[in-house]
Amino acid sequence: MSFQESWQLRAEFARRLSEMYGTEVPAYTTLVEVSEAVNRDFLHREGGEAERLGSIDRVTAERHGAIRVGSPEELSQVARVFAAFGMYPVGFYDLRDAAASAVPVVSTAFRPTDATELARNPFRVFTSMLATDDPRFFTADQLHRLREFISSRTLFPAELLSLADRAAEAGGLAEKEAANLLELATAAFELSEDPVDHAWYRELEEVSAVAADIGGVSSTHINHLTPRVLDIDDLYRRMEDLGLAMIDEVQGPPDWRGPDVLLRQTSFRALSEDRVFRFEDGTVGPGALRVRFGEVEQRGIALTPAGRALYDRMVIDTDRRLRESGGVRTDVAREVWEEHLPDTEAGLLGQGLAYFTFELSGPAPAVTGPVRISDLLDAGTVAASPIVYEDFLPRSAAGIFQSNLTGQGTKDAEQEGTPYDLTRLAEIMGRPIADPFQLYQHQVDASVAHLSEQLNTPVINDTLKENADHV
Ligand code: OOG
Ligand code: NI
Repeated sequence: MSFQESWQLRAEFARRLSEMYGTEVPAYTTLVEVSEAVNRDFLHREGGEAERLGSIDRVTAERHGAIRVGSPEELSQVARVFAAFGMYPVGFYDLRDAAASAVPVVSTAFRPTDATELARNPFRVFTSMLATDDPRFFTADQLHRLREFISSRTLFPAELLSLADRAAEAGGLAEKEAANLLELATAAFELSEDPVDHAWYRELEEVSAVAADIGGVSSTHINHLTPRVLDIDDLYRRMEDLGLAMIDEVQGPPDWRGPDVLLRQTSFRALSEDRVFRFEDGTVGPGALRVRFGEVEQRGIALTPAGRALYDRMVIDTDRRLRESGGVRTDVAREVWEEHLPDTEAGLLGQGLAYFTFELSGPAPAVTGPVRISDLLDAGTVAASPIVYEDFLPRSAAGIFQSNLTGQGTKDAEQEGTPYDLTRLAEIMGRPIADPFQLYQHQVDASVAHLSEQLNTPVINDTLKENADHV
């Protein structure tokens, strides 16, 4: 082993976290085994088509993690750690208003941003920061004590941060340093054995179980690690057959006759785990917490802003119909989808609702003068391949948080919330947060530019019409 490039470090980091989490949460290992069986069977059933949204090797190794930190400083440090693995912040998620329960966090996702890197290993980590300064959740006194508690802990040792900075700058590390980085980075996300201050944890839990999980313990940890499956409905049935109780439904798009888009997720509820507590009378002893769970996901095609706007309207429409006439959410959603969303890839492309790259389907024909993508597609010269969705959905994220909370927590809606947005979070980290739409569009544009080179003539992409008022 010589120089380890950032993608090799990333693949190994994901592998080690998976191994560690498997020892911490044994049900996770079952989930991974069932996921692998589901994917094998799907591949067997569907053949080559099964790999349309990613090679089976990519999908088998694919995981997303979720972690939670307590302050701007901790967020900027974790950004340095992830940069060592070629993972950069993408997208902004505000979960404070997305859930009925109190979820006082704002989030981003760290992931590779270019297609080659994603194909090598797409490891991503949904990362949430506790909004300690949001007066809807915390009193001034709690804010003060939270800040004190959080600023007195060290999540990421100085040696890890300096190794990470070097890896980020050099695009990798030499063998020995790489081993060191991997060990320190993995350990930073291990469940701590430090006693949990019982009174403090319970006080925070009154406000929000998420706040307690972040600000009530002395370190951070992997909250969940999520494998990707090619058929989540099959996975759901197999897990239930094994006696693992899943949450009531699959979050996100329904199972329907058309192409999978965006992201479908489900989880089993948090399991009780042994922890050591320091109790009010000063004694130290065993207790249990229920915060970590198993989640699984199925990924579909990335939607354009117009497609996403349509998706958001369909979610609202589903809610309205459920309120007015009742029914099962997934059935109602399917009905809405079948009314509004094209049920073929060509339909999605034709209406500018989803992202596709374009490739020659055979040897380059002789063409003269500028050509349009739509003409090349009609002539069969060029084929369109869907781009897989690499990000998250705020409503599903909120649902995932919520389904695992013990209590509702408290939120004072009379107060004004602290204004967080993408720009503010980027400032905190001192690095830009990429816009997911721009990343997908960039992939499309790169494929068109490549086509133009191959055909030696200008190629006009006339497929992405803005179509925001489709419904
Ligand atoms: C993160 C919840 C969001 C997802 O897959 O949407 C998430 C958390 O529980 O910390 O992981
Ligand atoms: Ni998740």
